[in-house]
Amino acid sequence: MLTVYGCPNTRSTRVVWALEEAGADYEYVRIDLRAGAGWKPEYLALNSGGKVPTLVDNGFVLTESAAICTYIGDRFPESKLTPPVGSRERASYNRWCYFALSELEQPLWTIAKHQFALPKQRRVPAVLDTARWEFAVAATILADGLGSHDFIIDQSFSAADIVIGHTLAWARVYELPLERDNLRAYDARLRERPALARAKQRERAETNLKD
Ligand SMILES: N[C@@H](CCC(=O)N[C@@H](CS)C(=O)NCC(=O)O)C(=O)O
Repeated sequence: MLTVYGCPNTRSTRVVWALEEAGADYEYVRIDLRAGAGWKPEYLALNSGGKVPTLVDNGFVLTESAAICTYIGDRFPESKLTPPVGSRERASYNRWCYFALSELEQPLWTIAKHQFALPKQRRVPAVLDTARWEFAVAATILADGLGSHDFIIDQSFSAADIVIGHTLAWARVYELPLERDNLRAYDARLRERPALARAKQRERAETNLKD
């Protein structure tokens, strides 16, 4: 049995989205981050950073949202969420997952940290403008890579689109505009995935980790 530990409106949506795309049967356990559930000893035993998401597959524990999405794609090959290992498509897939985490997401995380996540005395408002600019630069690279394709790896939807799509949704929350038409269309295409709607519904519906 697969169990995903998550919290609505966090990176765990990537994992639940991937599970829904794969048609997987899974259990969802909500970790109420605001209530401090991430710091309960039984959760820290799974994820020593107290963060979501975490996936447990018959005793195998995996953290890091993009690694989990890739694992789900490989575990459910019929979902075609991940290109075959060793292929050029897989190399491109890795490239865009790493890009999403290291280039596209980081400015958003910087904004989050310096707006609310860090202790007040650690926040530096002056970095916000630079972070917005860094996001715009990364979005241009993404738009160039996407070109006229529907999805980031040629024309087929993959878990890389999940990681990127979730990150673009995050940018929308911060009202960061997507300047390029192809990127806006891609963002809209990803937002319309029925599996994403099911994932959000599932995360909203599930109850908290029991005391
Ligand atoms: N690189 C990790 C980041 C995980 C992460 O930072 N999750 C946030 C929610 S989106 C979290 O659990 N924060 C709680 C905390 O830092 O205490 C991933 O992609 O899974």
